[in-house]
Parts: sequence; structure tokens; C-alpha cells
Amino acid sequence: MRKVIVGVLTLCASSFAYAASPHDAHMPAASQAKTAQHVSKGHEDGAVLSKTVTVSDCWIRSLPGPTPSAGYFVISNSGNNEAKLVSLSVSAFDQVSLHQTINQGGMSRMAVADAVSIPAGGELQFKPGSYHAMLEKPSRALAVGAQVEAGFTFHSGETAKALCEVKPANAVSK
Ligand SMILES: [Cu+2]
Repeated sequence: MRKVIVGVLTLCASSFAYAASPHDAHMPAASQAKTAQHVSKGHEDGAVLSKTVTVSDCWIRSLPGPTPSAGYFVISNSGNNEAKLVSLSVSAFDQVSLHQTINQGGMSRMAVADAVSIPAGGELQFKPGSYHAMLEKPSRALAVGAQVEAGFTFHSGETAKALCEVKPANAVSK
């Protein structure tokens, strides 16, 4: 029993240590989400829709495969605590990851963002050239103008939902 408790504490500690230093960890978003489920007892009955964290203006830039499509949206946090997005799903794609486009010495490249924080009382825009959802392995063809469901899971165990509009490859905003 004691070992189990210590194990859980270690998971928490590594999770927090990671959040403080984004350079030294390679934990994928999925493991972060699992950690969140371990520490947030009381949410085991399923998703609890957040009353304070909402997602709006969601759209998808649809690109023909094998090029990944990308999802953009705005997360608003009216709560008193920082919200941390740990995973998301988009119904038409089997593989969804959180990415950040980084400008390094004039070169643009993408990095996996394991957890993205939205400050208390603030908002964060996922947009071209910045944070985005990388959408891979489409499970069905998407027509421009279609609406696709997206689900967002936060470190607290709370969730948010949005409908995302599919836009053509040359779209730059909703
Ligand atoms: Cu990307």
C-alpha cells in the first residue's frame, strides 16, 4: 500500500517538475492526461464539462493527406486558477497532438507542446504560426464547410467541447 502511495506522489512530482521546465521532458500528451486522471479522483464517472473554461472559434485547415491538417481555436478561462490543456480529440482524426510553431533563427519549426497553460481570467489563441492542433490519420473525408466535434481535456479533469468548421487549405483565420 505504501509503495502505491509513493508511486502516485512520484508521478505528481515529475508532472509538476515537467511543467516548470519544458526543455527536459518528452512525455507525450497522452501520458500527461493519464497522470491527470490519477490525481483527480472524483472525475472517474466521466467527463465533467467545465463551467469556466470554454473553447470558441474552432476551425480546421484541411489539407490533402499525407500532409497533416491543423486545428485552431480560442480557449477562455474565466476561473480563478490556471487551466492546463493536456489532450484533445477531433472526431474525424485518429491522431491529434498539441503543437507549437517556433521561430528559431529565422527558421520556422514545430515542436510538441505537452501541456498548454491558459492563465486565470485570460485566454489563449491557437492560430497559424503559434499553438495548433496537429490532425493526422483522418478517419473520413472532410468537405469544406463541414462541422466537426472536438473535445478538450484539462489537467483538472474538466473538459470542454467545440464544433470546428472545416476551411480550405488557403484559409488563415476563421
Ligand atoms: Cu504541427
